[in-house]
Amino acid sequence: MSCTGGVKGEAVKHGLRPGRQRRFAVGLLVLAFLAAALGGCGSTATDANEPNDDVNAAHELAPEVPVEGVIGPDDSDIFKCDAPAGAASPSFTVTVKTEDPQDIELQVGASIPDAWEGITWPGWKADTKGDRVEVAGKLSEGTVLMFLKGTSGTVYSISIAWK
Ligand SMILES: [Ca+2]
Repeated sequence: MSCTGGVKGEAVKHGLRPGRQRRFAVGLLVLAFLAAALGGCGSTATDANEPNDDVNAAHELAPEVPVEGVIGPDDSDIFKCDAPAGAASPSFTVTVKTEDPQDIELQVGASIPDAWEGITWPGWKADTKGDRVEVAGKLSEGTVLMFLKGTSGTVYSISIAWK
């Protein structure tokens, strides 16, 4: 690296020895390890979407990009996706794939601007087909909220598609 000399020069000028930099790097590794350990609390397998137990911490889904997750003990996993702007009455389908759909419960609601309730439940029904649970609905404005609960250790993927 061409900048190495300059960096070393700076370190010497400020009285820092190279060993100090190494200790800093080790400290970062320890912090990363602690963060991973704390993030794993309350789940048997690693779920990169945690924490997502609260609507305010819902994991944002990009349309048609499946995200994998794991249900932990006493866990709920919440995902969200904004309705596309400008569409008159866009239809969406939320799909959860898992080995045994009996192990998972999917509820879909919405956060609608200017509605006095925090979450609106339009009565979108979950439909189980083979290895997947689907909920279809329409939302022209606001945010679709997806709530997953189920048997601890259940691995799933969730996606949303708009048309
Ligand atoms: Ca969760």
